Amino acid sequence: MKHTLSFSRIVFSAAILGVGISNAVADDETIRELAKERGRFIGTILNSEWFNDAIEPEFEEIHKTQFNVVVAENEMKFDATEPSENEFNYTKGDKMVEYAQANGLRIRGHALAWHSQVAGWVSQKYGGNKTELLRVLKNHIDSVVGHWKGKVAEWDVVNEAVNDDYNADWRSTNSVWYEGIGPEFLDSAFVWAHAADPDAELCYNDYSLEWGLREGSKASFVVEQVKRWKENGIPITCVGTQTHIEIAHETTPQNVRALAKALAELDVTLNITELDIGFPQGNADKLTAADYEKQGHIYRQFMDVFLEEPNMGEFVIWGLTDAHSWLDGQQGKTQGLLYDKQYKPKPAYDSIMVSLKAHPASEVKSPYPASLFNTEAIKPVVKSNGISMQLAGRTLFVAAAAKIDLFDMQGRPVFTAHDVKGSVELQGISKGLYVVRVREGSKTLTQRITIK
Ligand code: 9MR
Repeated sequence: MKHTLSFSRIVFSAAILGVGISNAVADDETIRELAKERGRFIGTILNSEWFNDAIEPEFEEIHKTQFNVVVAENEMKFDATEPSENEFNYTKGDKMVEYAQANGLRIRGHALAWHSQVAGWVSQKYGGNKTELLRVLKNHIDSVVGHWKGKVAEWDVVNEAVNDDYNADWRSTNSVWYEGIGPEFLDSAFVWAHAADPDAELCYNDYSLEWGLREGSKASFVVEQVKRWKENGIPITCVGTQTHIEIAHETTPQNVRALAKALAELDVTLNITELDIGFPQGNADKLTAADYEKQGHIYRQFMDVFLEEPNMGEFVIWGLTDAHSWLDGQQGKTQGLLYDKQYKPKPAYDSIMVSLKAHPASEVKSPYPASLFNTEAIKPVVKSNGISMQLAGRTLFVAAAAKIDLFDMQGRPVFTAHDVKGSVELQGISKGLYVVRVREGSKTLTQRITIK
């Protein structure tokens, strides 16, 4: 079994073999490549604190070679994006979007309407005031989804709105949205998100959905709501099962299978959105090889289910390395991820690789169009005069204020934009080959591009 080499090992072996680092990486087999061949996304989170050399160099190398979907751990949440009323801050999120686009990663947006991590001003100024809260939530969704329109492929529109009772119902306490607006905040959130980006996939996301479909369970309650939403034209396309579990929870993969099948009946995708399989923290010093094998076995079962159910699309793990995980700080659990604290792949990584290989691409169905997987890592084009451009999907990035002209292959102008600062969307243009010209003052860059 090949593994991704740690960054230092890559440099070392590349030096010995006399090959470039990129060759060493490209020759290695990755779970990203295997998932992509199967029309699926495998991913993990990213946290903006991990830029600027604030994390070990291995992190980025593994992150961008092993995964093809990414979620912002905190940067797209309400308190991060709208810390003061109607004053939006996208700096950290934008940085992550640029990173994702430069490395060909799909972006899951997390999360629009959630009772937690809401900026304090919302309840201080408008707690209990239905009219004002509807206005605030709509404005938030319009602005955030609108800002990342065409870049964030999928949103957790509503997160964790169901309570933890044995007989599940809406979470009615400690939720500024539910207490002030009532359950219609969920329906409205989906409608507003769809209006702001009609092409984005829109999910309901929650935890404990892996506990099965018994009567009164959270999963059953969610399936009932999805049915109601579909019958009423509410634009939901996916459910996310967070799946933060423990090593003892051996039946959960098959419960996720049952949930996928129930949602398939409603023409809705099921994504695993925050998987980790932790050990109780008290056992941290006593873990044996057999414990890690068992953890790998459960990871493998989840991957088997994921590949065998045609309406599953994304398999996202809530962290990359046990060196940086929310489990230790907040959950009394530990070591739930694919890489250990030294960035060595654990048996969990091998198990996922084995599962992918045991399910040949020809037998795995994808819920997505094949065109989604044609995007390779997109490298910026930089000319010697310093002018640069980068195309990601239909977004054209340029370094400074520039005039953009697009011509078809017969040289006819099809698009022009003046004073572009940062990026421009090439919307309304058919797929095909074009020539783009970027002009900054007297400097120009001309490049052939493909619009997919
Ligand atoms: O991993 C996130 C952690 O950094 C934050 O402190 C925490 C605050 O609520 O949120 C964590 O992410 C949560 C996610 O947004 C929703 N599902 C549960 C995740 C783990 O708590």
